[in-house]
Amino acid sequence: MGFRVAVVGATGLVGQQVLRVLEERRFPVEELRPLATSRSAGRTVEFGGTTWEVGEATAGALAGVDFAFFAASGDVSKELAPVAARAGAVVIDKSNTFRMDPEVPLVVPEVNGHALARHRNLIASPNCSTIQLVVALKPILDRFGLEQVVVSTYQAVSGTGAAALDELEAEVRAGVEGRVHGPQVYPQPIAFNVLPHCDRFEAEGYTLEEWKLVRETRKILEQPGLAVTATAVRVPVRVGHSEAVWLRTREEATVDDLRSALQAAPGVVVVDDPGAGAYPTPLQVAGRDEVYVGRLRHDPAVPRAFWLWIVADNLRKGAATNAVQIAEALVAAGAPSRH
Ligand code: 2RA
Repeated sequence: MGFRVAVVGATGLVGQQVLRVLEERRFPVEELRPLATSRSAGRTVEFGGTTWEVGEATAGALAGVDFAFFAASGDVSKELAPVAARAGAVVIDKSNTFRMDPEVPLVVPEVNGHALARHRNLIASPNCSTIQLVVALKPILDRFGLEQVVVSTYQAVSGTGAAALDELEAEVRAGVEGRVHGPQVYPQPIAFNVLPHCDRFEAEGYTLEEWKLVRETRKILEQPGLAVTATAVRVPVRVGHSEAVWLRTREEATVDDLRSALQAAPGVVVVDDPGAGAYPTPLQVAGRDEVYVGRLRHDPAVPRAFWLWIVADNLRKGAATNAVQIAEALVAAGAPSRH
């Protein structure tokens, strides 16, 4: 007894992680439908010890599925996610397309799982850099309130996709002279460099990535007036987003209070003993599903202000694992019905 599960974008970095996470967490898949755009259809993926041919993502290919994980481009989600949802599938979409739609729950299960109760077959999974931020902010919000959050991110190139990983590798191997000729993912070399530029530039000099952090954080935490601001930076790291977060609480608190709240929070691991060289790093957390927090300290210049250092695997908790956890939460609540 299980579910008919489609993975749209099955050949991409996130789509392949979805398949790995479904396997690792023994999600009850009775029938798998790996799908992709026509450009990638016909390739194969591994799942459950079997090689599967990837089909083309069409409305017909999605007919009759129970869960449809969308891990492709926003255009694919825009075209096919509503079609699949209307046909009865529970759609869990990792793209930005529907995240700010008031009718669509934007969910991190351990933060706002209650929002799933109002889903109408379409659920958005937040941006990777948002997910790790709200997992760490939630226990602090609940105990001490939040007045202000300032985030600087240090984002891995895998967040941009497989071509970006290739670009980094090429430049590291051959020096920046090895910068690929022809269409390039980044406007400047990413090796031995950092770029204050994730996604496109939008209003008021902020990038879309920075606006996602602001808007999604407010929606997920149900804090529409929360003062949040961000700078999103791309760094020469393969996997794992890091974030330096400065925050002000509403209530008085100590660093130990914050540490206790974080240690008790679901999905959070505190690694915080700088004297012993213990703090989270991308290399340490790659492949794991928790959100790692360290470098806790207060800001002596500002009352009730603190610093955190937050690191998570952007392909797993930042995308694939969060999506599968959403499906698990729905199964635990009894929907959809198994076959
Ligand atoms: C990035 N968060 O890192 C965006 C999309 N994955 O590029």
